[in-house]
Amino acid sequence: MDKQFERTLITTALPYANGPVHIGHLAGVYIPADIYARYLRLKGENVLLIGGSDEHGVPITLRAKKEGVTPQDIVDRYHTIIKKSFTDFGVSFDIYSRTTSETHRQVASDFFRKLYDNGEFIERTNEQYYDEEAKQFLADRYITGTCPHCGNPNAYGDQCESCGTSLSPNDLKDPKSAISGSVPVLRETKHWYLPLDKWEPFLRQWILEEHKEWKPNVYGQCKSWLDMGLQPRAVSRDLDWGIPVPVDGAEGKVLYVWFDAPIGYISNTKELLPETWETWWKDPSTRLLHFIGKDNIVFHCIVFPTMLKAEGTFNLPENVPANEFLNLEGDKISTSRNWAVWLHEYLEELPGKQDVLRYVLTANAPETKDNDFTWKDFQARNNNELVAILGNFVNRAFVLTSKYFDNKVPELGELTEYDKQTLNDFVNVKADVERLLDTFHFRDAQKEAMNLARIGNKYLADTEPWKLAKTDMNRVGTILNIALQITANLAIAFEPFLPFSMEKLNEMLNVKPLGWNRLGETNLLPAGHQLGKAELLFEKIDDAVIEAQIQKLLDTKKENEAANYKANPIKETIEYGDFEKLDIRVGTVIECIKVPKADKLLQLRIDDGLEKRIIVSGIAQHYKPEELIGKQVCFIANLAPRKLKGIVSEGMILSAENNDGSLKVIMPEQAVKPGSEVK
Ligand code: B3M
Ligand code: ZN
Repeated sequence: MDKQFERTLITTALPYANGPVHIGHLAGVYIPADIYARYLRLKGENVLLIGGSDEHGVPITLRAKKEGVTPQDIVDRYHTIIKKSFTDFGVSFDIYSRTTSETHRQVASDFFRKLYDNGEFIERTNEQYYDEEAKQFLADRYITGTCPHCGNPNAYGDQCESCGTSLSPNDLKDPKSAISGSVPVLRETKHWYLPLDKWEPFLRQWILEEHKEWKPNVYGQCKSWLDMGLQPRAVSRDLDWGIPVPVDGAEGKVLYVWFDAPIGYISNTKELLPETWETWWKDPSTRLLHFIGKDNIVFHCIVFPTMLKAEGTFNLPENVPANEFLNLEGDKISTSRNWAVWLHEYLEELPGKQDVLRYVLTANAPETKDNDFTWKDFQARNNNELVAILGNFVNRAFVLTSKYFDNKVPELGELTEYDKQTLNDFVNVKADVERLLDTFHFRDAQKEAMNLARIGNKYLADTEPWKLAKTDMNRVGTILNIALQITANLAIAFEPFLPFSMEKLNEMLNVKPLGWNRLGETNLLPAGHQLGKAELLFEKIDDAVIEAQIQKLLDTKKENEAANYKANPIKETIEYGDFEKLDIRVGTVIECIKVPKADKLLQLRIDDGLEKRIIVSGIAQHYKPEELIGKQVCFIANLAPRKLKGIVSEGMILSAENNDGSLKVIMPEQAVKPGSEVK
């Protein structure tokens, strides 16, 4: 941590080019990375901000098939939209390229080849499903069939969504190809695997011992992966879209998208700096940082570092400040359900309000836990903070200076105790904001910057210069001089957060950007300095604008609910006698643990009034074990026992599935005796 670095290379997750980007992307990755890059640049440090589109992978090929176009058409379309959104929101990339570039193909191919030549891969041949009609091997997700555990006829090759069991395609009964609908056949195929298990001791030492300073959410996820034990991972796929595996006899095989995508960070640096890119990746005085969302942690903390380590000449990341997720109005953001605020639509509907969104997303950033974006909060933060605090203060300083001093910075006269105290207060802001930014606490850093405007507002409200204008112009001059110095400080402190507005403020102040190092100085503007024309930095947002946005989401919700009923229509009518066969009871959860090596399963011990039975339930992604202990649940008591991951499950816990796919366990409204029947 104390190591001195000469330059910082910041990478941002490469979004898949199969859809536009939304507020979740911005809040989780691109705004924090941009704030950090701008901050370092303002300090005069050597920094690169690298981005690009991730243009390979199966979903892109399926989308292309569905639309009857080529994968290249799809990625061309979305790369353009995504790139424009980032520019529009001021994400200050030094380069935003793409993984279909020629440079990337070369770099990724060479990288694979070097590992291959060094014997870093293991080769394995196994049987995989092949669609003879579509003439291609099928990714797990694109095989459907009947779940061997619960009989659900629509289980996927990687998972049964009905009982939550993780599956492999060979487990499915009556498998079908999701691409052509035909019955796939098993065919032998060879793939290359990166033996992560071999690197486990190194990874444990490097992460768990040497990077205890990583954010708790990141460190914790790495620890649980390492504690579960790592397996070799296939780094090739049978697919016709991607970077060909550069080995003889590998026709029809491409690099796995998660193998080539992170190498995109390297290729894009090389594309930008063909001569000097290696300094940024290999010189130990370069600090490498990956900004990502929580779903990408394992790839950036375990898989990619292993690739870099195995290659042998690259730096490893110093830190991976991953964020959690941003929800929208209480629901998970979802592309397929259109539950999102899309950046390109936002700008059409709220033109010129980039900084407002940047501000709100930082104020609400999911830094340590999932957070919620609501339009009401958006409006409140705009009206009560940006307009009422920051905008109002700046506006008053300008209006008064124009009125009494012909728009020139007045002389500073004698200082009162209160003046001195105010100056003192804002001098400390620099150290506070820096400490927070240096440790990736962006929301608190922005709050600290806003405190500077609060100090200014309070100062004007307390000194009331407009009342002194008739009697003591010297005093008014002193007060406005101080107010303008605070304003100039705000222009520095907010630059990383609100770049558009601060550019405007610099014009109003008639200064070039002052540079971070001058933050905290009390005479940034000399007396007599001519100010520019004053404008409003922010405007109130009316209820009607917010209501229109909320209505738009309500409409989406309605459409989704209708679609949900279409997809899951009410089942055929049954007789009362059939219902009576089900024995549903209430039980109390006495113990609850995660089932090892199954991300979706919890093992519960239930007091059912008679004995203590074990039930395995596919709710591990929705509940932590400790959240259920002591709670009462409803379960089917007379279901024939079934084995899940080797554990005999005696019954099934009832939960409701929300339309975002989240599960809520059904619980009695008040406690009842264990074993009570549900009728
Ligand atoms: N495209 C997944 C995602 O967009 C993936 C990230 C790649 S980063 C190298 O979440
Ligand atoms: Zn199942």
